[in-house]
Amino acid sequence: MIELLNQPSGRHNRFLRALKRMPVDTTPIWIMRQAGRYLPEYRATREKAGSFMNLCRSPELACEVTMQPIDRFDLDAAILFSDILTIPDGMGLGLDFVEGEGPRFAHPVRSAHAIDALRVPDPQTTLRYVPDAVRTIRKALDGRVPLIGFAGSPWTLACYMVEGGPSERFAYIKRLMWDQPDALARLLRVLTDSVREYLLAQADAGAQALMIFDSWGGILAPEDYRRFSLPSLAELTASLRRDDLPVIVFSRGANTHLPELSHIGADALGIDWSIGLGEARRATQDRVALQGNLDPAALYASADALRCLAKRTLADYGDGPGHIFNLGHGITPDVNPEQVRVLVDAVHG
Ligand code: 1CP
Repeated sequence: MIELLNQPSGRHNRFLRALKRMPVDTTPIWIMRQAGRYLPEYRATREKAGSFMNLCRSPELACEVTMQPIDRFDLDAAILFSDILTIPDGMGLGLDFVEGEGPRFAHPVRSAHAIDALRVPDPQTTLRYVPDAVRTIRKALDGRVPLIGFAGSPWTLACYMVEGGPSERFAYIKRLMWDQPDALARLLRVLTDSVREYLLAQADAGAQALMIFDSWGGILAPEDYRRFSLPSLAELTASLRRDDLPVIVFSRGANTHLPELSHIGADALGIDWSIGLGEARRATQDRVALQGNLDPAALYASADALRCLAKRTLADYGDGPGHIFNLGHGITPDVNPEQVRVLVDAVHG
């Protein structure tokens, strides 16, 4: 990997070089949820698999959908096709994806007793299909672009496990946080250990960068964020820290915490579109690379407007290395795939 970094900048390494804030030949771009329902070839493979979890559990099919956006567009990184909820599923919560509703757990965690029964799922047995998929994908990529491994943050996984699925009000997890903070601390403990083991297994299998999705960090008041989300992010980045393994932390909606986040040892921070990249850069003082942050809805605009918006994002970051272009959150299922080509060309041009 150090060797890869030191080669001249090109499609095979510009993403990794930008994460390390090294000069690049052009700004690298990848897109959150780049393998997904907006691609007809993804929908076809998903149908063949029968269910979303079958797709995740088959290394061959997970590899097939990971490669689809890489084959179609000039993207600069691939991301393992999987989901953040594989860990709670491996803990025995019984994950199911209900059509049109999203993920559901058959056994949400609603008591201190249920929390104390949870164990770290073994990434070499229970979750073996994930490192197996990483190995299969690395072979298929054959060095074309680097592969990103990922996991959810402990706080975000706790939200899904306690709520039982997507939530609007987060009533169960917030009640637990205030009424039984010690029980929540134990839940975050077992999740932090689980995420660390899971990410290390992905790195051992060949993932070349790691990303932690703290998708629900932003629902916490500042004091609660500093107590229940930030410490486990900091512990993870510290324990994963290796010169040859860049770590990206995306704490969505937590822009007020960017100065603190820039000190936890992450190589890069994911940025949503509610803050300008220039302002995010000033808040983090070039201590980290920044990944983002175009509003995903820009892909609904005309091709000309989309090109202008891409330029605006590049200009807002400004001069100097350390920018990885991405959307501020995942691409939506009804986007015209040709708009992704327009965006990638605009960023590289
Ligand atoms: O039927 C389908 O095909 C399901 C759609 C889908 C897809 C394509 C889900 C269900 N997960 C995924 C893949 C996925 N999830 C990836 C693949 C790699 C890529 O980016 O191409 C990644 C990185 C994730 C991560 C993920 N899953 C997050 C973190 C990122 C974010 O969006 O904030 C979260 C919160 C999830 C949970 C999840 N899985 C799926 C859905 C619809 C959701 C969100 C549920 C909710 O509304 O809260």
